[in-house]
Amino acid sequence: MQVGQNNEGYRTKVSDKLVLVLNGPNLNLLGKREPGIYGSATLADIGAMLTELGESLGLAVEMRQSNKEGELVDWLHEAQERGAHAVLLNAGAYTHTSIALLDAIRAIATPVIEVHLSNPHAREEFRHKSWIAPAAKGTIAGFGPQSYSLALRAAAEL
Ligand code: CA2
Repeated sequence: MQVGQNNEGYRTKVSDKLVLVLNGPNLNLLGKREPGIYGSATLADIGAMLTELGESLGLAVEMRQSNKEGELVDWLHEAQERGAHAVLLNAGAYTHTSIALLDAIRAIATPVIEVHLSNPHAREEFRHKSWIAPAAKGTIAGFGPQSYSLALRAAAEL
């Protein structure tokens, strides 16, 4: 937690900067299916780890998951409306299909960091193309849950 001073000299909590962590389709199954590919940590485990790391970096982390493309688009708009400091986005398979997400990232000024647990380039060819990468600030992939913590550290430096 960051601490500041108000006009009377009392110590107050300085509002942490908001970072939205958005997760796309099927990531709700993390830690429950296919541990060989995606590991044993659940999304809740990753969220708890990011919340704790965020506190040490002065970032308020809000973690969400949706299986619906349009809901992810709405949340990107919300990031802009709320003046979020950054978005971490694991768009799941929408990474490889969604021009709607590409347009939404382009439509907001909030920096978006693309995150993947696996390294899509080391997998099937259809995962090599990311439609969102050209609009993202950067991409961190292949480090399992650590991809998220690396991305959060990068967000703190923006
Ligand atoms: O590596 C990543 O983070 C991915 O975004 C994960 C997506 C995949 O389509 C991308 O190519 C790379 C898939 C997420 C599915 O998550 C599951 C988790 C557990 C069990 C089944 C699916």
